[in-house]
Amino acid sequence: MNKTVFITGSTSGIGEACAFRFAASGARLILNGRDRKKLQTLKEQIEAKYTAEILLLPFDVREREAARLAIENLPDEWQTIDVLINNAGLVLGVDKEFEGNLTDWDTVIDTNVKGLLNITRFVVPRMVKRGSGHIINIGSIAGDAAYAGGSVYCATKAAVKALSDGLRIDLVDTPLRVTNIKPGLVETNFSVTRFYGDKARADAVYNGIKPLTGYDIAETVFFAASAPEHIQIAEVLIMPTNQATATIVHRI
Ligand code: NDP
Ligand code: 8X3
Repeated sequence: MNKTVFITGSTSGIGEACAFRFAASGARLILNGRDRKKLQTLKEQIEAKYTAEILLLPFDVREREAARLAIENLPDEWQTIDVLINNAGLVLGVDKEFEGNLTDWDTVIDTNVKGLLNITRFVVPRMVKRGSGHIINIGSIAGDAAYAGGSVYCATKAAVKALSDGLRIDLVDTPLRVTNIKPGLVETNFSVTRFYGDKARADAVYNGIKPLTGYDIAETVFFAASAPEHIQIAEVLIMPTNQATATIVHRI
């Protein structure tokens, strides 16, 4: 793929898998994350495997000014972003809505909603000006319906759906495309983060089921990004075979 792809939150899981998948296709990569060391290691790992041009763009997507400066000051040869993958996101805890930690909720809302909006706001105007580009948001099955212990996270992913739909409406008279990918259970660092580093508790989320991997999602993201220009894959709900909804899972 002869495109420049900007991935937020590329230092783990789905974002990292997308980086490898697009590198394998020959795409140029702008890799964002908030951990410079992890980003550098990722760059070296990709370069060991593929011939890929990679630019590292370390910043926290919640830091609006840092994001704006980094994107506005991209080197000339990196100014044209063809595909934006808004992937950075997280959940913290499984608290009830009337009991949860307000600071954690700020982190989740600021990252999943306002962070995604920051990047969209700074990247998309140049796409519109050029008349080409594709925005791929990583939403979630959690955005389709609330589940116990997930209301704030579910609300953020419902927001990702609304923001994806709204952007698609706002861009309907342009050649730009907007895709919302909604995964179910994907085994990444997601649950480790949710349970504040408790790996055993995180592992239990995937007990008795074959979960998706970051690579399964990356393949879907790549498929959407590779579709012919007249095809806009608006939304994809993708789950393990033994998952039916966010809460109905058959385990053996
Ligand atoms: P991971 O925890 O493995 O990866 C999340 C990535 O986002 C990490 O690289 C993390 O970096 C980065 N990140 C978090 N906060 C920020 C921030 N403020 N600025 C920049 N980067 C940040 O989880 P996943 O790969 O599973 O999650 C990726 C996306 O997929 C998220 O939006 C998540 O909601 C969504 N998703 C995940 C599902 C799953 O079951 N795993 C299912 C449905 C959707 P760091 O290492 O610094 O924290
Ligand atoms: C992650 C999927 O169901 O754990 O967005 O919330 S779920």
